[in-house]
Amino acid sequence: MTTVHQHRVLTHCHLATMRTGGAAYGVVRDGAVAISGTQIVWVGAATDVPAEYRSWAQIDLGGRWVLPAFIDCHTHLVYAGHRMNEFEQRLLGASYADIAKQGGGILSTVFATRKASLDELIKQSNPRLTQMIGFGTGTVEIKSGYGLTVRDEIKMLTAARELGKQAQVRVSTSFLGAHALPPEFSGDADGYVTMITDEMLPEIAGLGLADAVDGFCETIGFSRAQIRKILEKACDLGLPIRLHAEQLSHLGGAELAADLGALSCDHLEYLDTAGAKAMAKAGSVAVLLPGAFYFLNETQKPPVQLLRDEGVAIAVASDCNPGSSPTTHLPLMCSMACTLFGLSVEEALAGVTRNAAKALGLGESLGQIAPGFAAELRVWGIEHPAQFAAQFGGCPPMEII
Ligand code: DI6
Ligand code: FE
Repeated sequence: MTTVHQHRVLTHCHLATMRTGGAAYGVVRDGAVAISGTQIVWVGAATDVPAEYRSWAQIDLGGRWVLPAFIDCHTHLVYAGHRMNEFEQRLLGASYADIAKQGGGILSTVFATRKASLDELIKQSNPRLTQMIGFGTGTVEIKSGYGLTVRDEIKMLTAARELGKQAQVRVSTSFLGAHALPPEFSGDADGYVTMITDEMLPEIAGLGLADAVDGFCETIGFSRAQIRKILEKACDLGLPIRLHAEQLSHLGGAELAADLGALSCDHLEYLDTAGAKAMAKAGSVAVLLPGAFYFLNETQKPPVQLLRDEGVAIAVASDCNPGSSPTTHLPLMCSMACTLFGLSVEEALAGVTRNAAKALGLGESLGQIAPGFAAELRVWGIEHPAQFAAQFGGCPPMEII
């Protein structure tokens, strides 16, 4: 980020503030934003800029639009290798679960990631982060989960932190030790879970490498009972939790995680009413991942109307990973969330700004253009905010300010 002036006012622009309670998208036409350092201090109509800000540097944006930088709140951006062969296998009829059961899937990325050095991992992951930034993303959640040993999980989380530093974007890390059963624990999932709770979690928490703890609650992942042990340990250690839940089957993981106060429950194609009610009660965000739904050619859609009816905040993320969603394109995910899941464009954009911030526990300071919020903004050459979802696959001209 290039900060030209400590105190500055963005003028001659339209704002999609993503605030609730006003116009769609929180739009302020012919608006202005006063920024002090890294914080927004004033937002309103250009004609109303208070006298105290008029002596600040005025930055004329030429009638373009300003939005909060997008937040990709669920990614597996750090990994080595690729799984293009699996895409071909699936086109010939193999399912994602079949491939996983045959030792491919997540485990094939585990082998490649274990082999890679920290530097190599950073080098392979960096182009993905660069692409994300080009699509307007300014905050990325990055999970571990392709190491599955203390050493390799630490390597992944270290790579995630280092990538954020190098690219000067905000990175939020999640420890996902319970992603797949590593081969050395074959037939002993409970033994692996014990290693996670007794060794991996305390060590990773002690190093401060995880901003949250995640798990894969699924028939091809970990059971509800196993996930409970991990999430409870995370809570004991004072770490926020989130969970991959109800993606391919209904195991009740969302209800479990929400009852434990999860920041988010993610995927949710098979979420039921009890799960949605528990999420509403806990304020857990529903993170929808249309890229995985699309790429795996799924048919069961997440219950969007149920989430709306229960008042659950909805976020949208890329799930960027080599097996089920090899994409870095958050605007395209907005498009898919609209066409495949039936979100409005405003819901989709809230899903990559305001609600994505909430999913990361940053809802009070990130993802909206409002006083007191982070001045992490992007300037877009668009005519209308719906363009992000309508012009799928492309990306309007963008500038980082
Ligand atoms: N759910 C997902 O969508 C990713 N992980 C998970 O638990 C897929 C990860 C992969 O296939 O590599
Ligand atoms: Fe995922």
